[in-house]
Order: sequence, then C-alpha cells, then structure tokens
Amino acid sequence: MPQETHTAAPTSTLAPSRTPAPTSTSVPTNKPKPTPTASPIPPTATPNYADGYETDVSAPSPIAVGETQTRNFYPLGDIDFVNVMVKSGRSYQVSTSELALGVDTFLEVDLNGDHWENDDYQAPGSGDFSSAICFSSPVNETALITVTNLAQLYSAARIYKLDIVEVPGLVLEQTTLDFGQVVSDSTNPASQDITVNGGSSLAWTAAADSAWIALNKIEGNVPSVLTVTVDIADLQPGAYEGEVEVFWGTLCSQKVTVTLQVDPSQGSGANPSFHARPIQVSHRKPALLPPNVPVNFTILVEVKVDQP
Ligand SMILES: [Ca+2]
Ligand SMILES: [Ca+2]
Repeated sequence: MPQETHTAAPTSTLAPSRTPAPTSTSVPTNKPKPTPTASPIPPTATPNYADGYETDVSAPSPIAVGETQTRNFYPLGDIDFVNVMVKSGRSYQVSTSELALGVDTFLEVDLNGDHWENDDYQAPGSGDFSSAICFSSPVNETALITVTNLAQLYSAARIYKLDIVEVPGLVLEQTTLDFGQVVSDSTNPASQDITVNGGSSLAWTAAADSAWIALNKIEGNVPSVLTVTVDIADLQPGAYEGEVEVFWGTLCSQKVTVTLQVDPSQGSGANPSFHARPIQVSHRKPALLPPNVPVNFTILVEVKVDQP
C-alpha cells in the first residue's frame, strides 16, 4: 500500500519587493568653509606708561651730574624722587625744561639738613612753569631731588626733562641789608655794600625790585662790591621791604632783602594827639517794607467803667 507522502506545501514565495527607486543623489551643497578659529592671543602684560626711572618711592633713582633725563608724571599722584652725588666745595644747578601741556614742576633739593625749593624761575606772564635751583655743597654727600607736578595731571604724556650740571659758585656775603629808621623828608641813610665772591672772574648781573633802591652797578666780575642806596624822597611814612637779586650762570640767582622804616617828621602834623577827633554822624537806616505786603495792625481798646 503506497504510503501517503506528504509533500510539503509549497511555501509561498515572497513577492519580490519593490526595489526602491533610486533616490536622486543630492547635489552636493557647498559646505561652508570652516571659519578659521582665531588663534588665542597670549595675554599681554598691562602696559606701563611710567617713565623708565620708576618706581622711585622707596628708593630714589639716580642721576649723574651732566645727565638729562626725560620723565613723566604717571601714575596718579606720581612724584619723582632722584638722588645725585655732590662734592664738597662745588656748586650745582638743577632744572626742569621742555614741560608738556599740563605740567607745572615744583622742584626741591635736600642736602645735609639744608633745603632749597623753586616753583617758577621765569616771571609771571611768561607761560613757562619750569623750575631751577642752584646750590653749593659743603660735603661729599647724596642730595635728594624731588619733583612734583603742581598741575596735578597724570598721564604718559605729562613729560618734562630734568637735568643737573655743575656751575661756578657765587657767594654773597650779605643776605639782608637793614637801613633802619629814617625820618621822612630828611637825608637818605648811608649806603651799604654787598660783597660778591666766588669763582675766578665769574660774571654777575644785579637788579633791584623797587624804585627806592638804587645800585651803583648792575654787572661785574667777582670779587666785587655792589653798593646799595635807598632814596626816601617819595616815600610816605611806613615800613618798606625790597630785594636786590644777583644773577650768574644760566639760571642761578640769589636775593638780598632790603628793609627800611620811614618815620613821620616833626611838624608834619602826624602826631595823632593834635588831631581833632572827627565828629561821627550816624545815620539810622529806615526799615523798608517790601511793596504790596499787607500790614496787620492790632488795636487794643481798654474799656473802663466810669465809677459813679
Ligand atoms: Ca615719574
Ligand atoms: Ca612750576
């Protein structure tokens, strides 16, 4: 008997899948070019606008005799401190020059307990605010130079030049001339002398600042004597003070103070005891009310009962 065989049911064949339509290849777009990344800038140090001699607060920076330094006033509140070696018996001139806009130097020198200072050596109206000091040293020592900006403006542009040079020394034997008390309308007091000493044949000039002071010469060479007279003809009674200034070198000068007391002459009626006392008339200023201001009056009425 034939055995029944099972034929395997035909498996369904998979319907052929549709092949996907080829997709259109996308047109390559222009890819944005990578922007170059900025290379990092290495951090720079904060710019220092101070002059090359800073900082000089804790220890002044040095300058040599004959040297010129270009400096500025920066940062805020900057004051320049400078040291210079000076020698006994020598004289020196320290000065500032070529001041930028906003610079008005004030110069000081300290040496061996002595102090000199100068703001402006040019006259008012010159527009020049530079400074100069001449000094002589009795010792071999370090002098301290201090420069301040009186304009109080501080930036890299507030520039000036500082220099120190040796100069011939000049010595005035007198620093004051006191002509004492003189009676008005009398003869002038006796003249007095200023002795001018210093380096060999050093030239000097002189000037007085007051019309009542006269000089017998306005220039000379050391050693020499400068004679000073005072003329009281046009002076009213009172105290007078003037100056004689002697100049040498480029910027150096020294002043001699001249004092004089002119007293009233007798018979001039200047004695106050003979003056009639002026009659003093006082005017009482009336009180004024501003216009259109109402004024209130209060009238008090006292009623008395008549006694029978
Ligand atoms: Ca400075
Ligand atoms: Ca000045």
